[in-house]
Amino acid sequence: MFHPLSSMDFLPQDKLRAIQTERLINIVGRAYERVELFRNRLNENGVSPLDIQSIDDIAKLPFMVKADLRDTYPFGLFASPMSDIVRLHASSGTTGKPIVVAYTQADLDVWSETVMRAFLAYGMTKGDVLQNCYGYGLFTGGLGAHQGGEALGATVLPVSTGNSARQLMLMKDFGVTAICCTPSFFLHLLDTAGEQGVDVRQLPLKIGAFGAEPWSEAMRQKIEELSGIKAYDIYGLSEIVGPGVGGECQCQNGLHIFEDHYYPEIIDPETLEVLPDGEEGELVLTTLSKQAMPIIRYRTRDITKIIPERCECGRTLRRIARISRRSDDMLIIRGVNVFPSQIETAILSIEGVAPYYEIIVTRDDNLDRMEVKVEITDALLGDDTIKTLETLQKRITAAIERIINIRVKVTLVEPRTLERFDGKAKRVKDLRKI
Ligand code: DLL
Repeated sequence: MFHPLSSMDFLPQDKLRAIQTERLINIVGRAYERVELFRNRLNENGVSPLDIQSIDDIAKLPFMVKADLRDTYPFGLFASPMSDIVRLHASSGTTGKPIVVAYTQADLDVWSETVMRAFLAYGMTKGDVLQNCYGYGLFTGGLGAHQGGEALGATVLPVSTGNSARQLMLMKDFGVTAICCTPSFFLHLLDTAGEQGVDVRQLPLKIGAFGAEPWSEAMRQKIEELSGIKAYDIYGLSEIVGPGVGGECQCQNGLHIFEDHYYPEIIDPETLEVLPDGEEGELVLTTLSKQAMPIIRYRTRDITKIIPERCECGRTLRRIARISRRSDDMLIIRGVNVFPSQIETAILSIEGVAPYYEIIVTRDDNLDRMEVKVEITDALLGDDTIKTLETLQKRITAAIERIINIRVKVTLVEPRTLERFDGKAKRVKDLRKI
């Protein structure tokens, strides 16, 4: 559906490519001049910014990975002085420290614009009442969706996460017409509605923007059947901007990437070769216009493919298939990214535990639950007063919560009871059916 505010979605291909070329040349120049890591890496690879003459030259540039953000923590990748940076967000790193993302005012404007374009593509407009249950704070979901809703002129309710009974009350009383949250949280809200005898199909709610975690076509069908709304996918990641890197349109057949600002490529994660459209591989993204923190050829670890056919909606922006899985071990627990290495860091900081643990993830009542089994040492077993064990369990729980910001169930188990591995340890059992 064409809307004057989404005209960039419908540009002729040659115009789009011209914009991408111009922006790529600018961003590479900016990053080379201002970001040491980028400059060094280009020099090491014998690439000069002058080699970048067209968007196709992007393949000459080296990749960036999450470790680059960790190694330059906190401000090493900034290409703007702090006085021009108006917002910082942060997301999970692989160990104890988060990764940091920075925005100038111009960056925030672009971010709002792309979230707004995603919302417009769902058919949301000024006049919609949008309940935003993504988490507000350092996580990009809350404020990202918030700004996009306001840019659209919708009435935004900044409810943030949790408290489903209160969420339902507001949904009913405020005449909410659109909602954004993780798909699992929406299913949980529907469970709560059922318990309270509320039929969501009778409410004015008609559009959902769901993302921040993987979900399936089966889950979409279930959501749409139970609630009577249209459920749309929204994709993004902090390193690039937050939500709104891509989103579905009313065809519900792949997510359009806002490629005038975020340029997508698919690579083979083993050989690092760029793959042609249509082939599945790892998504690599480049921020074409980001001032504060240009991210160039970032390996997202998300596995998908670019859908080669033009979409029936008329948008010329290419689409990716829904993210099916990741090429690393990152888990998403209630929308929060968790790396097993973070849990390990937490466990190993505590005395009296052996370096053996197992992480079990389940989904009950549409809520993710995580249990961490930890082996205690023989020495501790000799001193097995219940109080000692209870204290240890509490300390481990607190250490994990400090790092991942989620409270998990910690179970202590006897020495040598967890499986040992000859090769690569398989310490995570993800039993969720998505
Ligand atoms: O989850 C940003 C976001 C917020 C997206 C709200 C959509 C809605 P991070 O916390 O950095 O940012 O997590 C990014 O989450 O690399 C994917 O693995 C996963 N992810 C995000 N959206 C989707 C989706 C936000 N629609 C990581 N489907 C990404 C599947 C998703 N996975």
